[in-house]
Amino acid sequence: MVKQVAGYCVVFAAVLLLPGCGLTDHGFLASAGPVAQAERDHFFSIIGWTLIVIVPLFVAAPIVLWKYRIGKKGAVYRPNWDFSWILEGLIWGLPVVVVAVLGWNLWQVSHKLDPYKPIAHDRPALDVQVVSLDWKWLFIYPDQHMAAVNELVLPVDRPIHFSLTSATVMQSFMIPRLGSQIYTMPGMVTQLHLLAAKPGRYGGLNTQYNGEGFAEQKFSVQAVSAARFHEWVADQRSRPALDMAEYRKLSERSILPEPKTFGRAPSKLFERIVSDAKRIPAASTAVAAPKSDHEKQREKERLKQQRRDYREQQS
Ligand SMILES: [Cu+2]
Repeated sequence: MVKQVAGYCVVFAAVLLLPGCGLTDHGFLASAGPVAQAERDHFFSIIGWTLIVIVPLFVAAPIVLWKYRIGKKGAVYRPNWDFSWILEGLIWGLPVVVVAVLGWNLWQVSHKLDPYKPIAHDRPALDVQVVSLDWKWLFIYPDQHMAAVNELVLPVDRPIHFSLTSATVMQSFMIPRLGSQIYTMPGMVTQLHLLAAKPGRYGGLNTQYNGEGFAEQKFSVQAVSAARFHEWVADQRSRPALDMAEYRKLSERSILPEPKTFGRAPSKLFERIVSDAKRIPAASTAVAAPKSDHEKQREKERLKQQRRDYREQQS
């Protein structure tokens, strides 16, 4: 008994410590935009509605155990009692109401937060094209004709329209503090609309396991004022351009120790990546010539080194 209680205490303490894992400062609970805010509101409304069922259950269980304990003196003995309309009504009615309300809310929120649905705003959306690579994220700003890897700079208080694809396996794009995850798939374009409501630095990541470099496939999101965004674009102009040779190098399996920006990007690069993936089946990377043990070993060593560089850069 004592051991059991101690066990429960440890679990309870662990739950209390969970916020230390970053959920409250990196996740949607620390929402920085309307989408994450709506997700957060929905999350708490789900907790509230389910408590209607959970609280009476946890209150009633010990009461029933106490009331019908074997050692109770002078209790009424009713062996023929077997039905109560009030109890049946509560047991069936309450959950039905809760499930109906949860279902209705989920329906509403799902349509309201449809990732393909543009965010109503007086400013036009900024287009950003996203290409997931092994193990990095390429961001193309088609109207600014520039690109960046593992770094996404966004103007604050302006809707962002993401078009996403993958130049490798399926991956999953997510900026938890802005909300809504979306998959990237080769030969296909998915859409996502987000808005950063306040300036700040937010993390983004791939949430779909895709091999050795997965843990390092993160990117930083900087939400800045409109003026600062234009400044940033102008500042990047002096950087080297992204050409096809450089893109091919980027699309190889590797981990980048630090983000990169390119002053220019080929026009229609995104469209070309999508149509190339349609022409060559994505599986072609998997059926490439088998590697010798020596080559495999070298690749492993190379990745290990890249991972070390990445961690060093992060710390
Ligand atoms: Cu799934």
